[in-house]
Amino acid sequence: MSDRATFTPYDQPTGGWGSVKSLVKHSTEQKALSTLPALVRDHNKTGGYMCTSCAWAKPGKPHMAEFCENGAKATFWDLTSNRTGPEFFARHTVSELLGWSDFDLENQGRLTHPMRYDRATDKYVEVSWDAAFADIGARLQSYTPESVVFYMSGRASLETSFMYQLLARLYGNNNLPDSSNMCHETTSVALPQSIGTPVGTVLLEHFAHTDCILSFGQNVGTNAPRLLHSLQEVRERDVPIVVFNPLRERGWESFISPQRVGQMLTNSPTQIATQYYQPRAGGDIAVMMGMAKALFAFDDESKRAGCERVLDVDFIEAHTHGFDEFEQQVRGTDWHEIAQAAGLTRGALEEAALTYANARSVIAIYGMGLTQHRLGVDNVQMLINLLLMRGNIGRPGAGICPVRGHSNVQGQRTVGISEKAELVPLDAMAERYQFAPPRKDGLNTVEACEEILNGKISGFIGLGGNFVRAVPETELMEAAWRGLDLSVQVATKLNRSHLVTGHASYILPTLVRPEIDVQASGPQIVTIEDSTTCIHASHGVHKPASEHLLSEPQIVARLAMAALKANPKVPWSEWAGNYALVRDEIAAIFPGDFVNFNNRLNVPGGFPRQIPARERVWETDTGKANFKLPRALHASFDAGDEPDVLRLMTLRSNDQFNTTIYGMADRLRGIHASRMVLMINANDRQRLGIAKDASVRLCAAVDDGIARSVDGLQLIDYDIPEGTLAGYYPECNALIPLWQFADESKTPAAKSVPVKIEAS
Ligand SMILES: Nc1nc2c(c(=O)[nH]1)N[C@H]1C(S)=C(S)[C@@H](COP(=O)(O)OP(=O)(O)OC[C@H]3O[C@@H](n4cnc5c(=O)[nH]c(N)nc54)[C@H](O)[C@@H]3O)O[C@H]1N2
Ligand SMILES: Nc1nc2c(c(=O)[nH]1)N[C@H]1C(S)=C(S)[C@@H](COP(=O)(O)OP(=O)(O)OC[C@H]3O[C@@H](n4cnc5c(=O)[nH]c(N)nc54)[C@H](O)[C@@H]3O)O[C@H]1N2
Ligand SMILES: [Mo]
Repeated sequence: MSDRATFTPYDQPTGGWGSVKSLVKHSTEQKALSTLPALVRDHNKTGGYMCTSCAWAKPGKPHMAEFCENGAKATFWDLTSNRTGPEFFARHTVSELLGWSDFDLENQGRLTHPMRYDRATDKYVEVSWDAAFADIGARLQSYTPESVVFYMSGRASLETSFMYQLLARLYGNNNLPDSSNMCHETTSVALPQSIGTPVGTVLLEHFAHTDCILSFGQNVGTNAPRLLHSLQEVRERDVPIVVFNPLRERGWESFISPQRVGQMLTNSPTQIATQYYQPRAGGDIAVMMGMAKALFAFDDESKRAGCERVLDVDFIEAHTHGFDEFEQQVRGTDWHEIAQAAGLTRGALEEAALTYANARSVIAIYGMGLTQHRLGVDNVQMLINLLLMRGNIGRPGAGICPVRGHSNVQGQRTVGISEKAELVPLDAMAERYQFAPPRKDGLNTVEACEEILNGKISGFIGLGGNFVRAVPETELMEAAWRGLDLSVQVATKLNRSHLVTGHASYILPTLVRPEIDVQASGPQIVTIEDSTTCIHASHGVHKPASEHLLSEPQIVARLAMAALKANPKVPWSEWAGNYALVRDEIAAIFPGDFVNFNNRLNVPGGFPRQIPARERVWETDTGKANFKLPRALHASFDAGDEPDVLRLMTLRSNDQFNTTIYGMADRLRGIHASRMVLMINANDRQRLGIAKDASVRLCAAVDDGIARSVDGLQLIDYDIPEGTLAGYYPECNALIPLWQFADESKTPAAKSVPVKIEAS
């Protein structure tokens, strides 16, 4: 079993020497020191390669080193000297590897050869690309189109994504679940209803004009560290930053830029949050309801005193819809209920509202702490309501800023990766490629899981990612996976999804983005879209990990050629030989955003897509920005009334990228040596009569006939609100019932899972 965890509260700033030490450690451990010069020269630089870690914006005027500790880690792990080749697979059976940790699996390094699962020996064996595609193609031809799922994780380029969605549609379905179904799908559902666009409105340059930042449920120091540069600059103008997070995440507290010699030498950090509030998990609707209520009270007062109004009445009148109903709901909600649900006092919420009211232009930043709840959509829409009250959308320095996950997850949606037929220009595709695209909605991630559990799926193609490990309901999903006829995983490293096999299983190894990709027409570039809707080119600079790798566009093209009837309008092989041709296709199908695409590849800072809400054009049902009424004050499945039921947030540590675990150091939270921990408020622990540091079993607090538990979690007394627990993802995924997802978006509700603690 795993080691015991240690906990020493971390009082150092984010960034600073701690991040430099971690960088040195990981570059050495992955034997990737030789990649350092390119990291400084090319990483996130125009003409270089775009980081494969988070999706945060890449500035037009980059810092000398435009990478963070975690981006560097991702790169060292991509460019590691370790290899997982046929000899490795010859030494280990799949049953044995199923006992390995996520860390141990990926730490073996890069996959080098295409591999096929051999049931007789229970091992993966080398297979030629030709044989692999022939068998996969023949199997795909034998299934009904609805029984195949084309999953995609958010790292692959716009070119790969475009080809992949066309493959699915030519095959005959819209079964294109994407990692974003587990992530910001809530954003993609909530924002169009409110402001008529599925993405954020904030551009990097807006930070220079903002007068206040509100942050909800995002862990900047770990998950988008380069955003700290903008936050630091904002703080140097003395702009307030108001943070709501059940945990005091170090990144929101204090930062030293490793780029600044003076700050490094004097060890003098920038304070980030000026006000930090710790609501209960799932308490944000109530938090924002309280702030809105306070704003109405301030506005009443300003009216009485004949001062400037607190509400932007002109904006509300000209640009919004539904204000009166919203006002009625807010005024009618009782302060006591609000404080109870939020886990914060009325005074605290009035104080936060006052800071907001005093600022002219406000940016609201958020992450998984808002999206991954039953009422995640209401969370996001409530944040929009708050912005609309003071006209904080569609002006410089103001707007909504969802911090996206994978480096191209937003872009994949932009070029047609969606299970929702209405969101995709199918008519344009039908005309250009002369076929009849499927018009029925496909399966999203949760629905794909449901259909796999129902035995309705024959084939699963995973273009990147670690689906089995990332989804909820681990035990049932792993068991059901074995009923698939075909499981194909396009991957860079070995992970658990490769080991939970179907009847026929393949691992198809591919290049990583920083690697040189040479095709028939010469070296290729690929493109991605960042969190702020800017499109960047990425040029590989490193030698590929193995000569047997195929690029993702090649793999998609070969799959298509093996599985589909030839179509003269879709020259797969030419496209895979020259990605500029794919960009021409993207420009033809999505002319608005991608006109003249191939000539705009190396714009410093990327070129932004045109987002109507940025210009106060509202493409909603009413033609206005809509105030949307929240359905309840609690965002979670369980209102937390039963004293033994606690709400579990499943989180990332500072030493992981999703299911890729880099190590056991959650440095910024002071937790080391093990990930099998549970952060708990000492009062809860004592109330439940459990000893300090005890190991416990955590069980899902639901009564649906399915037992779900995770054993051997070590309790750590932590600064966390009563009633809220925190543990790590993916270890705790076994506790999340598949049916606990966000209303409307179906994003698994991974942030307020009702659980009970039992003695281990
Ligand atoms: N280094 C690194 N970078 C990453 C990733 C990674 O794993 N590692 N993952 C990438 C991906 S795919 C994504 S989606 C993003 C995820 O980045 P984040 O959105 O930061 O996601 P989480 O790590 O899940 O952390 C969510 C934060 O929300 C807080 N929170 C939880 N519940 C609530 C709540 O009810 N209310 C409030 N107000 N706060 C809450 C948690 O304490 C935590 O600080 O990061 C991306 N970037
Ligand atoms: N409980 C809980 N569950 C969650 C979350 C949570 O907060 N809590 N977060 C959810 C979120 S936000 C997300 S986005 C999902 C993540 O779900 P996924 O995107 O499916 O998972 P990752 O861990 O990002 O995938 C890692 C694997 O991708 C492969 N890979 C890496 N780079 C490349 C590449 O360039 N090409 C290809 N083809 N493969 C590559 C490697 O083999 C690696 O093992 O998990 C979700 N699950
Ligand atoms: Mo994500």
